[in-house]
Amino acid sequence: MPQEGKVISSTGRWYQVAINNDPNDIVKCRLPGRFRLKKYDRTNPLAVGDQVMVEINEEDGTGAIQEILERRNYVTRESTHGSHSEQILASNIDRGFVIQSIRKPNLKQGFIDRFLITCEAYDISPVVVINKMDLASDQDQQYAHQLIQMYRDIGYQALTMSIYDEETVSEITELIKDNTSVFIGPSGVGKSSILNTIDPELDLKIAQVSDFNEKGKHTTTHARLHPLEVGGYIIDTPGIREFGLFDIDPVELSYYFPEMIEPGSHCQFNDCTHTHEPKCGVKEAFDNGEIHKLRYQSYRRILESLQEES
Ligand SMILES: Nc1nc2c(ncn2[C@@H]2O[C@H](COP(=O)(O)OP(=O)(O)OP(=O)(O)O)[C@@H](O)[C@H]2O)c(=O)[nH]1
Ligand SMILES: [Mg+2]
Ligand SMILES: [Zn+2]
Repeated sequence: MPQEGKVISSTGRWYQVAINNDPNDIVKCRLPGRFRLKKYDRTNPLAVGDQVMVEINEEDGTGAIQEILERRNYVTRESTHGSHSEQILASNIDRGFVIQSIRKPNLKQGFIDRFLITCEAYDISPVVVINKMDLASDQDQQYAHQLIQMYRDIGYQALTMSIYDEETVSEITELIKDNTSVFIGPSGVGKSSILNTIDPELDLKIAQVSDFNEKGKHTTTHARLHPLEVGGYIIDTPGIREFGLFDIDPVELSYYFPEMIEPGSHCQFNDCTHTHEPKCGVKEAFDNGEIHKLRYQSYRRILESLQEES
């Protein structure tokens, strides 16, 4: 009889599946060729985090995947507007951590805002993390705290941290516990290092300080789901340059900015993009200081990139 399980890793032709989501009961599984047919529409038909039905072969203890259960949500690797080759990083996620570092590499607010849009659309609870605060100058400190306050004011969880600061490490540990979480961010920001600090048993490969450069070096090469000592699962992913957005109609972009929804209901035009139109509720709220300048600027940049693509 087929049993339900969760895909832990997907390197090469074999998939590790945790039967009944039990990390101590891992079965090595094959994915039959029919799942690679066109109708599945994706580069990788099976993603880390997927729930599957598995038929176990009693003779050699391996399994064959019979069915992929519907994904509750997922995050993809790159902007792939109009293409069907998007690569899924992880699926069935409760909580998404977007990790940035204040320095080495420098923080990119646009990355955070793009990630938050996906979380809004897919019902993932996001956490904004700014790491490597031990490297921050006074000016960096100010900038980081301004951003954290801005995200908190909107209603998001947000925190600054350093792997060398125990107090901030326990803050993030509390948020990871008992959920299925994913760490997303550019290469070199410290995703694997944070996880090793939370749970040294993981022993994830991290970049050596000496070979670290501004671009990072893609130390983690495959997404993988790790069971945690403290309970729950965490998916460490390889660094990505930019966070991909699914097909969003530019006039609907502001629905994914929670602080723009109410003001947007006062715009004169239904299809207001909140840029040049008269009697715009969003611009009014912005002028009154109710919408943060950095978020509005980010909205404009993302809007432009969507308009260019369409
Ligand atoms: N100063 C400082 N360095 C850190 C901190 N966290 C991580 N690092 C360093 O940052 C470098 C990159 O860390 P990784 O954990 O490999 O980064 P990653 O995000 O997993 O990178 P990819 O796997 O390539 O995506 C390593 O040299 C770490 O020692 C921190 O809080 N402060
Ligand atoms: Mg890594
Ligand atoms: Zn408007």
